[in-house]
Amino acid sequence: MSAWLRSLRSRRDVLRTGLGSAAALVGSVALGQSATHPAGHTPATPTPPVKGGAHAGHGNNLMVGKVDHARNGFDPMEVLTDWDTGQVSRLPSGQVLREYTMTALEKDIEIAPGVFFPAWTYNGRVPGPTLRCTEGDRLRITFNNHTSHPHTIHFHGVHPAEMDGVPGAGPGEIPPGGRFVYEFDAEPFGCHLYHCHATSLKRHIHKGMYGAFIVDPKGGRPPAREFVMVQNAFDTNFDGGNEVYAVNTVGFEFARRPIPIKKGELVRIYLVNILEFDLINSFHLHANFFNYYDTGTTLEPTLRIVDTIMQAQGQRGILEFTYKYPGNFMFHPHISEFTELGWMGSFQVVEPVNYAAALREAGVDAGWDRRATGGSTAGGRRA
Ligand SMILES: [Cu+2]
Repeated sequence: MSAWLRSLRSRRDVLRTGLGSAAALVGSVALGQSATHPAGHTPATPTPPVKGGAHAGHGNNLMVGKVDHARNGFDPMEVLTDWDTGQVSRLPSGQVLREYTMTALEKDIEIAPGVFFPAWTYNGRVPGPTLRCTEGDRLRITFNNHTSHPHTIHFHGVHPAEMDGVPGAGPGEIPPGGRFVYEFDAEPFGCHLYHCHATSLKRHIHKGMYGAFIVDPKGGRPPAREFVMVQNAFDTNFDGGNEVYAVNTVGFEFARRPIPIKKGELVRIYLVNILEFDLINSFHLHANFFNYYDTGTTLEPTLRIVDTIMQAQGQRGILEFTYKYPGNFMFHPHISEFTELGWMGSFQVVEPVNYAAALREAGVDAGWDRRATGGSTAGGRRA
């Protein structure tokens, strides 16, 4: 059977049965290709799709069961706000120095209940840490390769050639056991991306070696509740097409656990598309419109009052919106197939007085709330 036919068949299986039962199909394939799999893991058993759950929608094809975030070592809900601002000091010149450590690790991660993916990661998570800084900061990123394959870190932004993290420039690919220190000044401000650029590029990206790289403008942006969403997907049967789609890795996670926000507050989303194999992804917000800042390199919106944007591979942008009414509002790509294969979630918009209860319902604490509203490295809000 051709790769194209195999791809079509596996994706149809997922569509026909819902992700819950497809987990068993694709999960067993993924496990078969996995070098190691977690002790005590029990493969998912086929289960019928959920009928009319509290947050069901778009055909009630939400997943059955839960992903073990503790075993993964990261939680997509926490990834929304867990900015890594580095170890901060000052150079003799007075310039802010931010030091980060990034370690390449091979790790099986659960991307839907019972579906394990043998990932290549930065710091054991997918996406890797959200690196955050202010324009003009000196960044020093120590990269350790603790895997059996060569890797790099390629940052989008402006920097010398030898810091570009590509084969043939500077140290090129960092070999297994190797180490390199990338160092450059952060510019321009915007919503950027980093990823491994070792060959074959598509393999290193779809295996999970990427993350968001946010450079704040020196004057900051207006106060808002901020989240980072990395649109990603996984080729669980290695046929050159994706079977599970998500933001921040776990399919349907934000459908099962809607993201709490307050009615009337400004929400800002740093949106990154790191899809491999599919040319574009998109973001559609229900019952609302937003302003969009393409690449985030301007302080004025580049699109106003839109409810859907699209991003090609590697594109990023910033969305800003405010909800007028309380309630549960979906977000998803307007590519319906991606929605049905996991990339769908919702915001739980509540009156401010009900916010503490909404945080508890989402399984997050006051620290998550604080990080969401105090994330900027600019303007002295966080040094
Ligand atoms: Cu790599």
